[in-house]
Amino acid sequence: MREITVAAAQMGPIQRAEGRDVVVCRMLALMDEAKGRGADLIVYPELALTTFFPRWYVEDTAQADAWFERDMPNETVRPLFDRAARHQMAMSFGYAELTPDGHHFNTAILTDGSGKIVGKYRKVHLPGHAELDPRRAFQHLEKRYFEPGNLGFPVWRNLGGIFGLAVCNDRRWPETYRVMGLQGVEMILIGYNTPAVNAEKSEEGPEKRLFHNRLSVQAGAYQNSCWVVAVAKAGVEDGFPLIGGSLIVNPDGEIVAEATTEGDELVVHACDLDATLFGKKTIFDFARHRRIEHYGLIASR
Ligand code: ING
Repeated sequence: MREITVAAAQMGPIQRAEGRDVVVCRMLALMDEAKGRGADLIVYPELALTTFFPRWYVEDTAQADAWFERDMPNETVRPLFDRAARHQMAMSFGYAELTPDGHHFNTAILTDGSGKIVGKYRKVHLPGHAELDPRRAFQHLEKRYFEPGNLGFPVWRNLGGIFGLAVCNDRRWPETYRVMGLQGVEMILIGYNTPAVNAEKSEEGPEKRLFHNRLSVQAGAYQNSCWVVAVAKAGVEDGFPLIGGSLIVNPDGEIVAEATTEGDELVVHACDLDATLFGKKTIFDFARHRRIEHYGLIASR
């Protein structure tokens, strides 16, 4: 039994005018509540420090750099790292990363129980578009503000298990889970900011978005016999609704815990990493069952 008590820290909306200091205070409150509920790990959403700014078109992208972090940790998030170390709690959160040599990524990090960063991931699957699209009900300019991730899909040993990270749209792509599954991943942490309506198909509303959220995460967990923790930034940001639905899925693909609100909400579950072993040794024993001589198209087209 290798039990990790996980707190999925769903966050409500962050308005464009809201400062990072206010956001960090909300994150600290969630972390203290998580400590009170015995959490070993807290998972925050994608782009947890700012509003989902890819909805805003900015002609000169240098002006968008205000939404990016140049160093990690930095003085804005230092209180989070200090509190996590005091609580001996590992944490994961997403942020917009601006590297010293000028590259922009939609990034997530993972720390160990002492507040040390042990893993970093840069979002590979960027949805949306790069130029202003007036036909859309709202913009989704991730291809304008970010470059595709250049770190692949790594996994890291942490908290006695094997952990991986992904960001938002990545969770819709089976390749994301399988590349980590082939590295023995036991728990994948995913933050997301998902518009509640489809900008190109207005009849597709939150129910369908929540269905696809569950479907993608449950499939990824089951087909790779691993835990998946998916955490929303939810609610209405400057008039634009995002879905909630943060959830924890077990290696059998079952939802064991799910958010019920669209605000700051902790979803806690004790996850036994040994529950991944049966699937990895039987139905999803990749070495025994996969036939890679037939899979070439997946990585060649
Ligand atoms: N958001 C959305 C997501 O993948 C999206 C974008 C929604 C794409 C629905 C396709 C369908 O959850 C981010 N940030 O990727």
